[in-house]
Amino acid sequence: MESRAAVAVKAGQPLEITTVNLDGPRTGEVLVEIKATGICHTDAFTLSGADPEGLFPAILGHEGAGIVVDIGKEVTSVVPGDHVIPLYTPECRECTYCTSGKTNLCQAIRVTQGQGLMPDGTSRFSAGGETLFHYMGTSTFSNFTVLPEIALAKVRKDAPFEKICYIGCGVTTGLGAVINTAKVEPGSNVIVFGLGGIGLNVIQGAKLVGADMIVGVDLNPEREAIARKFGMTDFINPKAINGDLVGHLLEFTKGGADYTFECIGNVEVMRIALECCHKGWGESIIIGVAPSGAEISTRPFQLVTGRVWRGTAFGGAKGRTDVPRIVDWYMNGKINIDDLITHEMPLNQINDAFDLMHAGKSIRSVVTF
Ligand code: NAD
Ligand code: AHE
Ligand code: ZN
Repeated sequence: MESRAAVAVKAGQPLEITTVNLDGPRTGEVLVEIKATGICHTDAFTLSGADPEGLFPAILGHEGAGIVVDIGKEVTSVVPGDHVIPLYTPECRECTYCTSGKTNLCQAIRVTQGQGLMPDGTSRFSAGGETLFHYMGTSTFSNFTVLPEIALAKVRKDAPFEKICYIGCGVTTGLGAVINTAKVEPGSNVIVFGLGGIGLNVIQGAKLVGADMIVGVDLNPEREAIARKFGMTDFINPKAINGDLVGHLLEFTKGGADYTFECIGNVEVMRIALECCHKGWGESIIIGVAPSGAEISTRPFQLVTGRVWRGTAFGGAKGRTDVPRIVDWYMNGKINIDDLITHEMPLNQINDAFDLMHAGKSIRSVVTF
C-alpha cells in the first residue's frame, strides 16, 4: 500500500514529504493508521546527525497514536479497530529484562530496532525502489506504519489521538522519571534542568507526588510562566546567576536537592545536576540524550559522599501495562496534557515543528493526519 510520510533523507536536511510504499504486516506484526504524532527533541537529535544509531533514509517519529488496520499471523492482543499507542520501549513480558522486575528495558527486539528494521531483519518501507529504515521501531511520521505486536499499548477509544500521542514519549518519560525511577517522596525538594516537553512533565509529576520545593532551571525566560502553572515553585535562569550555579543551588535548597532531573541532553548540565544534590542521599536522574562522543564527568568524591547518578528511558514505564493507565489519568483530569501542546499542524508543515522547537517557541507540536 501507499502512505504519506515525512522522510529523513539525509542528516541535517529538512524532512521530505512524499508518498512511500508500505508492505503489509508479517507474523507478529500490526498495521496501524497513525492519526497524530508529537515531535520530540530526540527526533531532532537523530535528524541532526548526532545520534550514533541514526540511519538514513528513514522515517522518524516515536510519539504517536492511531488505529489498528490489519494484523499479521499469530497476533493475539489487538484486533482491527483497536486504538493504540506505539511503544519504542516494547514489553514482551517474556525476556529476562521484562521478567526481572528491575527494568522496563525489554530487549526482545532491541537489536533489529537499532538497525532500523523489523524483528525479521527487513524493512516494510520503501520509496522509488530504495529501502527506507524504520526508526525506534515506530516511524510515526508516516500515516500508516507497521509495528511488532509487543510494541503497541491498547488504549480506550474515547481518548483524543491528538492529545494522547504525547503519552507515547514525553508525558510518560517525565511522569515516570519521578514516579518509577526516582520514586520521589512527598515533601522532597526537586530541581528540574530544562523546562521543555519533558521537563514540564517532570514538574507535573513532582507536583503530583507532593514534592515541596520544585525548582526549574532554564535559559529561556518564557518557560517560567508555564512551569509555574504546572507546579514549579521557583525559577532560576543560569544567565542571571553571578558565578557558580552549583553553589547557588546548594544554598538555595539549604544543602542540596533530594532529587534533580536533567532534561536537556547537555553533559555540562548533567554534572551540575549531580553536584547540586544533597550530600549523603541526593539522586540525579539523567533523562536528556547526549550526542555521539559526549561523556559525563565529576569528581568520584561526589559519589563517595552519597550522591547517586541514575538514568531513565521512557520513564521506567512498561508500556503495555502503564500507558493505558496514563491515558486514564488524562481522561480523568489527573494530568494536564492540553496546555503543553502548543502547536498542531498537518504533515506537510512538519518541518515548522522542528523550527519552532529550535527557536524555543513550542513545548510540543503535534502533527495530525
Ligand atoms: P525541548 O527542546 O522541548 O526542551 C529542552 C529545554 O532545555 C528547553 O526549554 C531549553 O531552553 C532548555 N535548555 C537548553 N539548554 C539549556 C541549558 N544549558 N541550561 C538550561 N536549560 C537549557 O526538549 P525535550 O523534548 O523536552 O527533550 C529534552 C531531552 O530529553 C532531549 O535530550 C531528549 O532527547 C531527551 N529525551 C529523553 C527521553 C528518555 O527516555 N530518556 C525521552 C524523551 C526525550
Ligand atoms: N540512539 C541513541 C540513544 C537514544 C536514547 O537513549 N533513547 C532513549 C529514548 S529517547 C526518547 O525520546 C531510550 O529509550 N534509550 C534506551 C535504548 O535502548 O535506546 C544513542 O545514543 O545511541
Ligand atoms: Zn521522545
